[in-house]
Amino acid sequence: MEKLIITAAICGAEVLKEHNPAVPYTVAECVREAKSAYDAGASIIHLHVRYDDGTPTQDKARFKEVIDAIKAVIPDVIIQPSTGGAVGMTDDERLQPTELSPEMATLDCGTLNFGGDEVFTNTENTIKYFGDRMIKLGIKPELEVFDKSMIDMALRLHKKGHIVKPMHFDFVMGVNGGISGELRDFVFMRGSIPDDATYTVAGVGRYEFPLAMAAIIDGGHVRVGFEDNVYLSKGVLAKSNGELVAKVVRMAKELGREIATPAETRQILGLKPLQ
Ligand code: KMH
Ligand code: ZN
Repeated sequence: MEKLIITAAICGAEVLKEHNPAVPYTVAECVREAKSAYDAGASIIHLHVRYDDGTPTQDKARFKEVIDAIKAVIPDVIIQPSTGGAVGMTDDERLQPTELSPEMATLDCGTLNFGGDEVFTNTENTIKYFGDRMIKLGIKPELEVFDKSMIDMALRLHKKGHIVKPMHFDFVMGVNGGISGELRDFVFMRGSIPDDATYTVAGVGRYEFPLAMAAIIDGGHVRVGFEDNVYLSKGVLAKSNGELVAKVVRMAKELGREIATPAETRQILGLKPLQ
């Protein structure tokens, strides 16, 4: 079986220090959390950035500052900036980190309720616009799908030339407004992507580790991190993103699945090797 790619979503745009004091806001805190995840076995850092007071931003200069600081400490890690940003941001605001030529970036494949009055808007034209931008800039999209219908959208937009194969999906499961994180739904999602596609699964909240286990068994890949879940186990806050990654590494070891290095991750996902 292919080695296991672990992505750490260290920060997110919504989770706060009130939820877990280790959630990073400052540049130094982002470096600390990225390094803890990398040292534990993560090869990809899915990155949102904040101002020091915790306000999420897609500002290109702030992304550059954080990416440069992370790369100074762990030069071979793969940085995957978010183009989702936070609810309410404009398309061009969200796309700013793509101007920094990252190897990967997220591409959200549909609109969904995000709790309360919040709607995370990704119209078909937005998805086409983002897909075209990533093709032009040679960025591998991680196709974030919060529901089965978003897989279908990605497949349609592939046919129209806005997304290229092989496709790499991220099943984000358990968001209030998206598909649940039940095993039945994971099997449905997993069975709905093309044979030559890869996927990672990001289980939100209590779904994080059960879905990680399912993906380890199935030959898929895993995302964990404070963006999705702040608990190591029921009622026990994780002290770092590294603790969440380490738990996945232990689960993989028990099941005989080896962990991919950043170089091996680049090979699996068809990214260019580092010079
Ligand atoms: N913060 C959410 C509104 C992504 O990173 O591409 C969007 C999100 C998805 O987190
Ligand atoms: Zn994100």
